[in-house]
Amino acid sequence: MKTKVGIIGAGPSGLLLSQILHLAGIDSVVLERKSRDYVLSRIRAGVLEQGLADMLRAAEVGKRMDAEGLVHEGVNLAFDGRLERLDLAGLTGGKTVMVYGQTEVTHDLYEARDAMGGTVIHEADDVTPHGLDTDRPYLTWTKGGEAFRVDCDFVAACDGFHGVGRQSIPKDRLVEHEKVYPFGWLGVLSRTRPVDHELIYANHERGFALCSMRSDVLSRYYVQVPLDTDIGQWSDDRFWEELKRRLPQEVAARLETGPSIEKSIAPLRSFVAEPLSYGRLFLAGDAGHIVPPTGAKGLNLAASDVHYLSRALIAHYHEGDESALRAYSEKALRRIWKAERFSWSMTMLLHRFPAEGSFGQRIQHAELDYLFGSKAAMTAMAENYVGLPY
Ligand code: RFL
Ligand code: PHB
Repeated sequence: MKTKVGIIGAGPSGLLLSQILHLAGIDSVVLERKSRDYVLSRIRAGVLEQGLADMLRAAEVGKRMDAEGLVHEGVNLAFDGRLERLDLAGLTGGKTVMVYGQTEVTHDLYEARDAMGGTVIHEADDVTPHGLDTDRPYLTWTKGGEAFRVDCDFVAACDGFHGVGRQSIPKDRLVEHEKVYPFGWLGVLSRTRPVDHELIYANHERGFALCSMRSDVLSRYYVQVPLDTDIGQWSDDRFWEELKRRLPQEVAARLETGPSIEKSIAPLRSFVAEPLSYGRLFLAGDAGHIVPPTGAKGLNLAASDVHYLSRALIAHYHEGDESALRAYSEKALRRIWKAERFSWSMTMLLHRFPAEGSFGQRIQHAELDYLFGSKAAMTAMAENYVGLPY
């Protein structure tokens, strides 16, 4: 088999890259370790920056998002018995975010790939890149006991944090920066009406909480939990009870509860690998970097990587210009580090850090109090939350 770009991973990064390349007349093959049903069963991000929403429209996969997605002009922070609103649109000259689940984005991308006859191979085991530092890289894999190979011009590793792409770069050619936080998020998805029409991030002495949603009838809630939490100890009743305790009273009083459809724990981590390329291999999305979910940036960063990488590949194939491919890592990393900084600062501002003691808590409260007393500080937060320009 032969293609132009071999893509590892059929998450949002890999599917969006293959879709954009296809529209530019550049063929690709996507290799995914899991089944399509498995990929579509993962509940992850929910907030899309305008940049990603525009990319999906340009990639001809924005129709359902525009029909069903919820445009949010503000976001709320609860702390110290206060509930304050950040007017995203007012502070950023009209910018908003779109609430539309990653699962739906992935679903729409799959439909588009199907309609255009794109090649996505599922249940591809032992995907292995070869010859990355040569002009003729190729990928091998096995499926159903049979061995396969695809020759390509470039390899895009869109295979997430645990993928094979980053691990294929020689250790002495990669620097990894990491911060692990001493807690995780316990998340629940429920078929209940969201407690508010906008998101509420809560800083509470019992720990962080977040009220989010997927639609008018589907809610997504999170509470901060210790890393060694046994999810078996968290009945739905216990979850709702704990969530209510961390929210302002008037919000807790109107919280609609119900059986969980999904319940999972995600650890929080910041991670960046540098550079994001090696020979003819390019890393995009979680394969190259991770953010804690507090700033809702993971999926959005994957999208900006795909934006830079697809533009660079198109410049190579259409104009014979290699410069954007050479500059990909540096360009993508400038935006990534800013989102890393924002996600880290939101995490530090809103969570309970047992080791920081009362001093750390007072500092958090001073910062939150300052934030809502300063238009400059609110503007800075709003600008980052809606997403910095590509
Ligand atoms: P993905 O979505 O992880 O997709 C990578 C795909 O590659 C496949 N794969 C392989 N395929 C072939 N061979 C191999 N060796 C392979 N190894 C892996 C995987 O099966 C998978 O299908 O990465 P991508 O496309 O870069 O997209 C990134 C986003 O998914 C990610 O940034 C966000 O979902 C992060 N994230 C969240 N972000 C938010 O903004 N808000 C959230 O609430 C939020 N929750 C989450 C999250 C990430 C989580 N992970 C990764 C554990 C919750 C979780 C649990
Ligand atoms: C979500 O809806 O899952 C969500 C929203 C905002 C975040 C993180 C997760 O910051």
